[in-house]
Amino acid sequence: MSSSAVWHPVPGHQLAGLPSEPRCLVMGVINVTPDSFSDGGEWLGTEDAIAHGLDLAAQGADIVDVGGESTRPGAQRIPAGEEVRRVLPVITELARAGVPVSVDTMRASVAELALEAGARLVNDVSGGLADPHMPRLVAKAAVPYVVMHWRGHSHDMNSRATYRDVVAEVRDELRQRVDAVVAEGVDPAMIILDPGLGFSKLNEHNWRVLAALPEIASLGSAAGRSHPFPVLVGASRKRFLGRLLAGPDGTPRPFAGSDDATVATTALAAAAGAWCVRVHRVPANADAVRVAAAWRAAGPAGDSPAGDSPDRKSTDGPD
Ligand code: PMM
Repeated sequence: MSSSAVWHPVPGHQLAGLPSEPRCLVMGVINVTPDSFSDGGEWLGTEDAIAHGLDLAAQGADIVDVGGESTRPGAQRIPAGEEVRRVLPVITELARAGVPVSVDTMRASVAELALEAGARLVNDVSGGLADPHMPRLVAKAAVPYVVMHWRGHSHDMNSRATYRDVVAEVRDELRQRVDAVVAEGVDPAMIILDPGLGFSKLNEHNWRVLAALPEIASLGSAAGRSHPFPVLVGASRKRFLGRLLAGPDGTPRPFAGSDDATVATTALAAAAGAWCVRVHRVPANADAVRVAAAWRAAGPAGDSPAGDSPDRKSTDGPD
């Protein structure tokens, strides 16, 4: 399927236990870590992390993603006990407050405790490769599962950024992961795909994959589904945005300086049919997904209405 082919609308896709809107969803990020590249150290304190999660939800995050292990290039792994200590109280409190929470973990043991504490989605950046127990746990819990494209742990992931055709290879490797987790009992209807921006990918790889989201999603029909898979896009504050926005001397823009570029990628990904965007700053991205929904609703493919129908006569003067 070419990226210009008509893609069935994915916004509004219903996944058990998660919100469904006639637009791309917004997932706000909390990294309860000292060293994540985007917000490391900001939310390491439990109380700060909980308050931030509540803020993200109040600002319009449909889901709040809580992670306790940094995946920045070069990062070393931390013990499971430390990961649990960081995320569990945060997940417990946010879930108690009614916030739809996702847990960002590669470990089945951490995911299990997070689900018991009220998390509704497992976001596994390794797509089940890091911990062979993960797919079975997710299958048993019957929760939505993010399967991300991943080639290895952060300490040496950049050495794996070699591709002949990045779109075809990401698609094929995701298909293998889908087949593997389905063979372990995961319901295909619970799977969300993620191209894994910044994970074993150089600048040009990230852009190629972003421009080919429909091809990634269309894996669904190949995997025996009648519809494309929902796709999650995590471009927020990634290095490839900082490099795009480098100053005249070539110095990449610092992470927080790429928030506006993140909003631009959100609008484009949502207009292309992404199911959800994972972002650090919610308000402008929450606006961008609404713009994209109106854009899609007005187009020939005509998504279900997002706000006013484009055909509706205005009663309050020129819009
Ligand atoms: N990126 C990071 C962490 N978790 N999860 C998903 N599904 N997709 C991503 O792209 C992703 C992720 C690393 O970024 P961060 O340090 O800003 O959280």
